[in-house]
Amino acid sequence: MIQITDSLQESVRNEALKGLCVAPGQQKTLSPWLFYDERGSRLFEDITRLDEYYLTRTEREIFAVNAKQIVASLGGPVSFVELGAGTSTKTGLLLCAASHQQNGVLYQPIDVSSSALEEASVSLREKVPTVRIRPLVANYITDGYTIERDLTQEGACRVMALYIGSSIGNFAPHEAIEILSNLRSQLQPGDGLLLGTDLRPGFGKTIAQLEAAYDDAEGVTAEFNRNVLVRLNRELDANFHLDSFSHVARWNEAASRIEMHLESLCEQTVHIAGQTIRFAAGETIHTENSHKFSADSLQALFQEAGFTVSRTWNDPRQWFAVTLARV
Ligand code: AVJ
Repeated sequence: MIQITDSLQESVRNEALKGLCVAPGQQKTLSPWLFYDERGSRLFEDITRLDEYYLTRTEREIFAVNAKQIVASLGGPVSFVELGAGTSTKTGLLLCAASHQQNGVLYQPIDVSSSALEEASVSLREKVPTVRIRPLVANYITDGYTIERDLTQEGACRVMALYIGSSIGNFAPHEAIEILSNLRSQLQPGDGLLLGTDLRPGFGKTIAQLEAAYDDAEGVTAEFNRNVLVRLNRELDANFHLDSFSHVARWNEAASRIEMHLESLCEQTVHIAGQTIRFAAGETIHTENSHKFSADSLQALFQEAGFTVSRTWNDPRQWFAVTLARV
């Protein structure tokens, strides 16, 4: 496995200090990629199986029904690169469909979690024996990456870049445009981007259902949220008292997103990497945004990043969208 960040520890430290050492009264933040250490990746996998968290199973259903069509939509053999691949469980459906339409398939999963990539490789080799996996441990935002091309296919082999699971929802619109523009700069005419996005309330999806998806009854999402503090305690020798922070998930209509916060239940002081951080009672650390899209906001995003929408697949309820865009 290729590991281009031996300074992961340093990124964690920079990110934590940048987000937490702010002037009094200013919003404290932590980046969502910090969730995904080994335990966090496992907790996210648990979230994907919760009744309330409809996103993963809805997108999987879209893939299960349309995999053949999706994979054939670039009109020839394809290889795949995936940003934020995690354990690649849904991607298996696309790789499997591709392996039946062409001679072997190249798959380049990129993720910050080496444990998730290792797990993915083991289970994919079982499901799709002819897959050639080139895992890359990297943060696709900060590290840069190079897309590999499959030169073994007969005729032109196109790249289908996968950015699924509504991962793009973590980013503000201007960041999302930048991520997609960067990706686009490595694609060639004929290549495509398959983007999976969760959609805004409507079509029977209520704000209460959205909020429940991020605040489940079993408390798995709360554990996932607090795990970022567990990680900072371990990796940066911080002393967050976990019971003094509670999980908050709320819908922000103006920004069209679910926000997750960790709310300090009392006035308290935390030490982290030699710094002292003060919290007022009720003050929060903003740990995640999960933007929800409309057909119009998706269209605008693609256009600004230099892509043209080619086709959209939805689930029957129209709660989730899988969109193929072309360069
Ligand atoms: C992996 C970013 C798509 O925003 O729904 C799940 C992460 N956070 N529950 C999402 C998440 C809380 C998830 N993404």
